[in-house]
Parts: sequence; C-alpha cells; structure tokens
Amino acid sequence: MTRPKVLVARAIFPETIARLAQHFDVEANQADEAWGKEQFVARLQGKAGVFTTGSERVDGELLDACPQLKICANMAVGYNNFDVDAMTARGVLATNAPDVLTETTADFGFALLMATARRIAESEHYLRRGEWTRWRFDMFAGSDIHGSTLGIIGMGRIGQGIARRGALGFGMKVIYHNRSRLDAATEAQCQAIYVGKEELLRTADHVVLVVPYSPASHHTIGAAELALMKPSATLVNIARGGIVDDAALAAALRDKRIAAAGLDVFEGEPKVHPDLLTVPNVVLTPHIASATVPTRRAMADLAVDNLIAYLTRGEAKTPLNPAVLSAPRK
Ligand code: 8YV
Repeated sequence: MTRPKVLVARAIFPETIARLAQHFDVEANQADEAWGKEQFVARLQGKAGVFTTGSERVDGELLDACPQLKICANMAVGYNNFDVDAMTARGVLATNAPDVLTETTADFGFALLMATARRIAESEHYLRRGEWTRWRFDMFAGSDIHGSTLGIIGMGRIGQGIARRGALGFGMKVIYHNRSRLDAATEAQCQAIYVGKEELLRTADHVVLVVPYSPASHHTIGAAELALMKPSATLVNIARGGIVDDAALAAALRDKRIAAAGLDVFEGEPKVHPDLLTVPNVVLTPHIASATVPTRRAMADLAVDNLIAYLTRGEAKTPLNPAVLSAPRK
C-alpha cells in the first residue's frame, strides 16, 4: 500500500519529522527555506497533508491548485492564516494547536507586562550603552503591577490565565472585556469583573490584548482607543499583528499619551513599523509568547497527532471545521 504524502512547511524538531515518517512519506523543509506561494503550491502537489505554522497562508486558490490536499494542521492556536470557510467548502480539514500553550503564553504575557511597566528593557539598554554613571531617584521609575488595575481584552483561555496570575499572584484588580461575558464560576475563579471596552480603557493601569485576529478585531486599539487610556497606562499586545494600529501606537508612545507598550506581534511582521523602533518606551519581542522548548514540542506533537489521526483513521483531536469529518474531500 502506498503511504500518504505529507509536507512539513517549516523547520521543526527532528523528532517531529521522525514521528511523521513512521506513517507517511515526508517532505520536510529543515533548511527553513522561505517559499513563495508558487513554491509552496509546487511542494504541495501530491501531498495529502501539510504541517503549517502560523506563517503559511492557506486559502481557496491554494486548495484549488492542490486537489489532493486533505488536511492542514497548524502548529498554532491562532489560525487567521487559514481561510477555514474555503477549507470547509472543499472538504479540507483544518486543525490548530490549542490548550498546550495556554499557561506558557500567559506567563509570557505577564513577563512582557512586567518588563514594560518596570522599564526593564529600556534600562538594560541604557546600562549596556555605558550611560549609568550615577544613581538618581527617578531613574527608570515605572508603574506598579501589584495592587493596580489590569484590563484584559479577550478573555479566552490565555486571557483567563493572565487574569489568574494578576489577581492571585499580584493582588491586581482584574477587569475584562470579551465578545461574550464569562459564566459566573469562571469569573469567580479569575476574580475578574466584566466591563465595557470604553470603561476598561479609561480605568485600567495596564491593558493586555489577547483577542484572536479577524476582520472584526482589526485595529481594536487605534488612535481613538489610545486617547481613552490613562497617560500612565501600559499596553501589551500578545494577540496578533493588526489588533493594534501600530502607527497610531508609535505616535501615542512618542507623545507620551500612554506611558509604555510591550509588543510581541506586529502588523505585517516580521516587519516592524519603523517608528516603533525609534521610541524608547516600548518593549519589542519577535512573536515568542509560546516559545519554551516543552511547549513548542507539545504544539508540534499536537499537529502531528492530528495528521496521523486524520490520514490513518479519519479522526482529529482539535478540528476547526469538524463538519469535514463527515464530508471529506474525495
Ligand atoms: C506560534 C501563535 O508561535 O499559537 C499561536 O497562535 O501565535 C504562536 O504560539 C506561531 O503562530 C507559530 O506557529
């Protein structure tokens, strides 16, 4: 019997390739070459499955050019790189990698918040530049975390993890805004109070963004929203590029309309808005919120689990369009 063919679009753990190779004929990109769309389509010819990261776009046009493709397994919880409707319409299964990265990503959100509010990166750069010649009372004075008000926009699993850290670990008052209000038990567990977006922006000392990207969440934070925030406030984005209007944020940081920002994701990344690179009161990291070795392994394993389950048994662990399980591409 011929084995299904699977493409791994980006470099990944050798163990991930080895697991896939037990079941499939695998073509891997361990050189991590940057494939354009045409090259990606060419590599996908004859493949039944593809292992993607959040960087590979899968849309109707690509699927029409790859008629044998049956499953796209994303090694990411976010899946705005997938046109799920186009996949469902063609009977192509989409899977993501939820849960396994929740706590790691919440840890990072908190780390970025603390680095931002306490000006850790900015002061480290100052020290490295050799500018620290004398202590001063107001050197890199930032804002407190403990006892302050944490506003979380997007209260899914990761948002809830950040809320718990803030309320239980740091005695913060936690307010949140979400498309729908959480049930009372979850609110109590997170010690979080539901408020409108405007109230959150006006009253929070620290605003953390954890909403999935969609056209509806594009520029959730723009000039108008930044204008509502306290001048002493910090803003942290660990969600997706495009949730924040980066040009408006750079202007607000430059004019000190808010105190500081921490950004792990950017509009058009890996490009970063040039004005963000010139303002000192922003901490910039290259989309690493889920980057611990055990979590990246767990994310890769979950994508592999989905490929094996679907291509060998017609099942899936974390399907985004489960309707396809009963109406697969022929
Ligand atoms: C990934 C992420 O590192 O899971 C997500 O949605 O943004 C990150 O954890 C990235 O997308 C690589 O797949």
